[in-house]
Amino acid sequence: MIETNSRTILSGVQPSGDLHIGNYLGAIKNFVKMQNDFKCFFCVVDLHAITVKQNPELLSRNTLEVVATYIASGINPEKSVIFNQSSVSAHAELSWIFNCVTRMGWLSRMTQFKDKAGKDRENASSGLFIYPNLMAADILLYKATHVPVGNDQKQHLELTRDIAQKFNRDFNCEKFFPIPEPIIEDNTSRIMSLKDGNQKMSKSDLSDNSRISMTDETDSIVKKIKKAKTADVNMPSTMNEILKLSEINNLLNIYSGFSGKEKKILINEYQGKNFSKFKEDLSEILVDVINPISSEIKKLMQDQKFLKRIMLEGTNKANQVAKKTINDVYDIVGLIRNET
Ligand code: AQP
Repeated sequence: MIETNSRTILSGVQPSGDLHIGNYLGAIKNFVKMQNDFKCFFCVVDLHAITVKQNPELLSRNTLEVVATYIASGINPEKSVIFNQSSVSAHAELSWIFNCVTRMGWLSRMTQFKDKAGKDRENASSGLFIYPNLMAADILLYKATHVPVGNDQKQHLELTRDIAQKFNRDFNCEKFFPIPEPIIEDNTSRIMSLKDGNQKMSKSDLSDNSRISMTDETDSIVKKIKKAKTADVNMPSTMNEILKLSEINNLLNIYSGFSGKEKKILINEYQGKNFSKFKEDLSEILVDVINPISSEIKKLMQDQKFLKRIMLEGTNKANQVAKKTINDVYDIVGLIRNET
């Protein structure tokens, strides 16, 4: 029987397109670091992905590619549980129960729904509106104590905490669900588009030049960084000036995230210089880290049997924990589960 312990992590990535350096720096790189200190569940959140229209063939392929990216980036399936959300039916079951716990007002305040639904809210799926309840189910099913996420998910995590508290209070079962803590890295929790320093880097951005994918080839990385927006100035010398120039701040965050060098040190190194040398060096660092991961992703994608086996093993382990929680929840809520 797999045990969750006092320090359990659940996090996930949507198979909604090619993973980019924002997903890597904001999430996956941190997942890798945490494997030694936490019991980790890393999920491919395919049910979240279908809250907006997906091509079914691509969805399956992207699901395998997220698993390949996890492994190629250093997540060890022997240590961490890797699985896809739709294979563990308790996610959907618990999310229904949370649909009945969460208040409409709470969901109405979620900024990601407003951003993703845009002006055509009437036409957005109801799944997109209740998405945070499914995310709360993902986390609480494993009684996760910590959730490493990018800054864009902070509000959803706060909602998860509210749901856990309300459930525990409403059903008089104090401490049944833990109140999970977010783990959000400072500079890399919100990597911005290479074309617009005020827009988040995103898989679904129509422009491929807005992001660097984890499967991009050297030429493409160099070209995209060359084209990345900067400003009509040389590299400023103070953090205050940098913070006013969102595109430059973003490139420095990327540089720092990939090189491990502090931003202060990078500013000292490049201050007063134009951006061509900075961009050359940044491309080199990106290529050094991305190339081996990208080759490994491509190699793993040739062996889909292996990827499916990893997912099956992960699903079995996840199910052991998830079944126990959902059965307890049914009892607490007063639902009779007739099972042979
Ligand atoms: N730009 C980003 N900077 C830092 N972290 C990011 N994350 C996403 N974008 C950035 C983090 O990556 C994890 C997985 O994200 P997701 O796949 O669940 O969905 P998302 O946040 O909606 O990411 P995208 O790329 O913008 O996808 P689409 O375009 O499909 O909506 C999360 O931890 C997220 O915080």
